[in-house]
Amino acid sequence: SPQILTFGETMALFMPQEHKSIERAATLEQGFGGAESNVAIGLARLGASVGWFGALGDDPFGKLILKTLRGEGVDISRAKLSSDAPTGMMFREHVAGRLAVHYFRKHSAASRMLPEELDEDYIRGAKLLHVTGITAALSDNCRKTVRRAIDIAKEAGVLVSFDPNLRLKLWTIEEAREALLPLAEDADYFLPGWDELKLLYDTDDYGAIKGKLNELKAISVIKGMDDTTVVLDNGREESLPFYPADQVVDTVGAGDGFCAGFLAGIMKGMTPIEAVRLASINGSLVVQMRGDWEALPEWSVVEQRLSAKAWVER
Ligand code: KDG
Repeated sequence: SPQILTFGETMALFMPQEHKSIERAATLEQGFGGAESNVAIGLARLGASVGWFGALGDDPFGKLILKTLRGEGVDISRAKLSSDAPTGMMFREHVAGRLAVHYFRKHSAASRMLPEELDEDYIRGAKLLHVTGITAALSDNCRKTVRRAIDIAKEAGVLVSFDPNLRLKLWTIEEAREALLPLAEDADYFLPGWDELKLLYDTDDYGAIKGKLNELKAISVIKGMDDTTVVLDNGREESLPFYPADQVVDTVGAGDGFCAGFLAGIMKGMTPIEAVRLASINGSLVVQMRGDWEALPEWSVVEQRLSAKAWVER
């Protein structure tokens, strides 16, 4: 098996050009995205051995997604094209300066994922399994599949990383808390955003949230507290400011890029805070281009920036 595995839903993505609204746009640009496949592409570009699996429709979108992932060097040997249900779709536009997302994914192929379809040996053979809360939000079956995949990983001593990726268009905050907090308890690396933590723990009080996170066995990596990342590791706290971005064009995918950088660093034997440095460079590059994963860098680019000492050290 590849060293790192991840799975979830990847969707066809349509966006108007420039910052037009969908109602006014004559043409839409086609792409695709999905938190887990974004992470997988990011990892592959950094030279990591990575596999992504999930169900897509046996339609042009599913085919395009698989071909692109394969071309990026992601192992897709356990991904499938299903003839019973379509590839999910999402549309994005700017409405009054704010990004709006419209999902068409309710009965998608991915939402029908089943725990018994997991290839257990494939998971057992990996070093790390990365999951996100989006997959758990898709359906009851998907939630059970995430649960089962984590159980298989834990029994086999495979590390688990977990990004809650809270999407309140998919479920209520109460449902999300109930499903996601137990997953955080099972993770070795917990990678939430600060805004997500406030919602998940229902408080703005950093001290209270830190108390909760210190109860977890996971190393927690909190993204985006005043443009800083905080690492909580067994009561120890370290922080690092975000790597500066020259221009911000499209912030979607920044968290996934960050995640890919962090996991690549961990797999290379870096300490968590060193891995955060790599993660932050990765995240800053993603936001400078349209799309979720297109601007993810290759290792040589990141390596150069890692060794340039200009950026704040603490
Ligand atoms: O993290 C970026 C994702 O939100 C995007 O790629 C789409 O997976 C997606 C989702 O469910 O929103």
